[in-house]
Amino acid sequence: MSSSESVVHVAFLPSAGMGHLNPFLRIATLFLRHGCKVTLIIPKPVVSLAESNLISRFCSSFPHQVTQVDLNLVTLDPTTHNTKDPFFIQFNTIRHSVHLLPSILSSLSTPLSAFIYDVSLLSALLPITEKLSCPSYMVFTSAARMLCFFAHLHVLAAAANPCEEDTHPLPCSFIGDEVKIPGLASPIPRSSVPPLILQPSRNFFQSLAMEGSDKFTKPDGIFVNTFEEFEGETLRALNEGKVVKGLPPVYGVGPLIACEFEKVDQEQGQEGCMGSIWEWLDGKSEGSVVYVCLGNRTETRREQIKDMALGLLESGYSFLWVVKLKMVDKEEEEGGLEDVLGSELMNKVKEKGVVVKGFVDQMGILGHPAVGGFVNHGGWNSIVETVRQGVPILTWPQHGDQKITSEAVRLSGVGVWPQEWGWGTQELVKGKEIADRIKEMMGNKSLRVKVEEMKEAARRAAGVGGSSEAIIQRLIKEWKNNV
Ligand code: GDU
Repeated sequence: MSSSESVVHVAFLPSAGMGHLNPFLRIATLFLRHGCKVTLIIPKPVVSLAESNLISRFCSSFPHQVTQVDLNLVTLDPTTHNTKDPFFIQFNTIRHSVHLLPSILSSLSTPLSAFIYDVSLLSALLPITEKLSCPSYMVFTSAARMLCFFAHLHVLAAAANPCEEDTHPLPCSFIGDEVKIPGLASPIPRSSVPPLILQPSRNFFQSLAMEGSDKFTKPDGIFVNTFEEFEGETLRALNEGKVVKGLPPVYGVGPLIACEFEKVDQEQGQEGCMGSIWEWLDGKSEGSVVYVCLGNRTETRREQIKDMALGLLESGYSFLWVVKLKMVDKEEEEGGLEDVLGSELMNKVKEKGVVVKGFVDQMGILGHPAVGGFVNHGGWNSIVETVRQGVPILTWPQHGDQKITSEAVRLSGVGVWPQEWGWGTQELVKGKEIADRIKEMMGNKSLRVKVEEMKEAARRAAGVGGSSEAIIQRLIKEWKNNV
């Protein structure tokens, strides 16, 4: 066998948004560390600045191992999207552009060992992946618990309509008070189901979920950012065929953690904020700061911002508060926060905390000894990062999968989830309640003990000889044997 034949070459096709790009590049890095060659297929144009910055940092960090190839997206009639969410519009556009992929893949100079793609592309890509001569894998970018929900949806639909050929009835009227998933002790209540799935009118997310649900058996494997000690029962239920028969191996490759190339330069991004954040955090005592960030694509509701400020102030803790006023970072404008808070409240906020709108080095912040708790929207990548850094979580789901991910937080015991707050995009939470829950998270000793245990388990899973490395090594071996 010549040396070029023995090179393991993996192509990655991510979808839109940092919540999708981050896990992809982190999985790609696991393969790069084992000497693999990577082709990163990037749908162009990209939606946010944070994504384009990260892609360039990734590619320039591995100049000899990574090749970037553009997938130039087709232009679609805007009325076909059935969503106004710019990231979902991008999902849809990528799905309509995948016919361009075979020529890209066939023009690669080294034969492919594996093709790894985003869950949002599953049903659109199947006709293509079925013809590939290498195995293909899906990255499921949320919790294993959410994977159970999605994979089980079509079973519920079919059970509700046994005589109908169409197992994709819309709206999802077959979802009752709770969804019982075989193999999981705790059912998913209707109130945790992503609101778009329950919406009476057809929408993009609903169609995507229903179209994909019965196809989770098709990839050769599914990567999930989780690990045994964190979601063990769920991983076992999936891998023992309890949730859905015929699923391929579900690989818990987590915890996926930030890599060196992700470090945001001190000067980079809006306000070049990281330098002053480190300085401020360095001056705080251990575990005394509350970090607040509702992801990189959640625009905090203007009506909620004032109570959020009041709650943070009333909690008595110092805080680092990342507030995004726009869903896409390119649209973020100067100022804005003071208009909402008024100058008096804004001054009090600045006395006790730091407020930024730019993209921050979240993993670094979570790892700073001054940070003692994280108020987060339940974004799965953020949750896993927080677990790895051993910081207690207060989850405040805003939309989508974030209640199901918050259930995973509650079940594993690493955080607090005030369920009565409902969806952040629908309900308003008063400052007093926010303060009370922050105090509960920051002062709870047994929570801290549990979080420390999980941090250790996460460290083992991601470390040398851990479960994540074992999976990567096994797959590389399998692929080499396929040549
Ligand atoms: N991030 C930063 N700096 C910021 C803001 C975010 O580094 O200023 C990073 C976080 O560390 C994290 C990622 O951006 O790695 C955000 O991902 P999350 O999953 O935490 O949050 P999103 O809202 O972007 O993700 C959404 C859902 C997730 C998951 C994801 C992918 O909330 O649960 O489903 O999409 O599907």
